[in-house]
Amino acid sequence: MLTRFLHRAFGMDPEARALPGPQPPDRGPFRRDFWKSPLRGPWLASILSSALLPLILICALTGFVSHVAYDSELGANSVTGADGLLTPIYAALDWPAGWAWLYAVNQGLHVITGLAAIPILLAKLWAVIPKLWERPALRSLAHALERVSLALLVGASLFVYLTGVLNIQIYYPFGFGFVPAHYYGAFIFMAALTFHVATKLPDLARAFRERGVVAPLREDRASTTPEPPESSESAPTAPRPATISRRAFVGAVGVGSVGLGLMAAGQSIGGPLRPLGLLAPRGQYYGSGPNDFQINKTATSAGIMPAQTGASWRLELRGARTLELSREDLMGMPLSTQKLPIACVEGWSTTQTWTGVPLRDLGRLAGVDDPDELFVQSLQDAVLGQTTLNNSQASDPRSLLALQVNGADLSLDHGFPARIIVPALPGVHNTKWVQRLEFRGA
Ligand SMILES: Nc1nc2c(c(=O)[nH]1)N[C@H]1C(S)=C(S)[C@@H](COP(=O)(O)O)O[C@H]1N2
Ligand SMILES: [Mo]
Repeated sequence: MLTRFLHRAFGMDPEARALPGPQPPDRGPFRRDFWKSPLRGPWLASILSSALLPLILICALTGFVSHVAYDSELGANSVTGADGLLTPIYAALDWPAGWAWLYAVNQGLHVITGLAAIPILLAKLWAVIPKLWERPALRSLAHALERVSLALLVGASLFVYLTGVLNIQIYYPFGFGFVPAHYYGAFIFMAALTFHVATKLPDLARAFRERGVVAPLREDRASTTPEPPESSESAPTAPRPATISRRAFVGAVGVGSVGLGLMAAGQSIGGPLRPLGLLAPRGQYYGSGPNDFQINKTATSAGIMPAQTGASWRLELRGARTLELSREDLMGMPLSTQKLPIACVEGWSTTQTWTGVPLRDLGRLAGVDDPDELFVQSLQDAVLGQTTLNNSQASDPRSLLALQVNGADLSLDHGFPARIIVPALPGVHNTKWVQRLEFRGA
């Protein structure tokens, strides 16, 4: 178009190069023959869906379990405001302190399956993209409903995966709270997915019946033939010869998926896998000596001034009575040493050896033997500076107000003078720079 205009306007030689003829008005992606890949069709969509679905289900389940672990019905923990209809369910499901590794496993699975799903999700969207351009856009009420559900499915899935990836990089460029957005997005995602699976399952069964589940993976590039155009709107009407076999395509997606999964495993399982955690926020180096392990928020970024944590620091203990304890007072109490993980919602975990005063003993000192709740306030005056622990967390003998880690005093970044460490508690509730403990009830 532009070239033709230039020729006409500036009298350039029209014979110098062949010009394209007039273009049909409906050229472009709206025309089905625009989509040339012989790989697209029901089988490819079905095989990708079969790989994707279990990953999505594990990720969703562990996501909702994580919300239970937050104990969001407890005072300071509510990240989604009043949870409305679901509050009684969350209140009934008190997260236990019993298995110390429980939250680490849950979050590890959430982030591993979440990351591993991304290449498959993108491949699946590529496989069905012709449907986005379908014309006429709406043919009937049923067709309109299907397209609305697909718009919700694609939109919500991209939204939860994108916010999830940004969150595990501790990067919040958006102007809304991550937790409620990711959480409510997941409900839309799951509702649209349920509808999608229910309506598409027969297509999947037919594709596998007609083509076999793995048979197309045995075809090399030369024998890669398109699926018939009438089998689905995503199958090409005017295919080009294959430039890659289905096997190579599925294999490349699989390598991407396993690779991302391994990187996530590196940061959540750790040990010999730790060097694979290339996506872990804050890199691979966190300081030296006993305090050399992952830091979520540094003291500086939390606005903690060294003066607040010096000799004048006192722990305020409230319960049936109120008292103040210095760090020396706490160090003078019977101390307990526990090997416990910090398992961050951002999908990394690290197990360290903590020494401190059992929270149970501090409760007794405050005159509350069996607290309903323990409210924790840190020096940090923000949402992250407050937590409420449930009864089993506050009374587990391994739950500590930690003063030391791996035999050394806590570093300022790890919560000096004192921090919460509780088995199976989401990392975010292991409040650092504790200033006040309030034992409530009983
Ligand atoms: N006061 C306060 N405590 C906090 C945080 C915080 O930002 N402020 N971050 C929490 C989060 S999200 C995690 S995962 C752990 C991480 O502890 P670490 O930085 O010592 O590894 O601390 C928790 N305690
Ligand atoms: Mo965290």
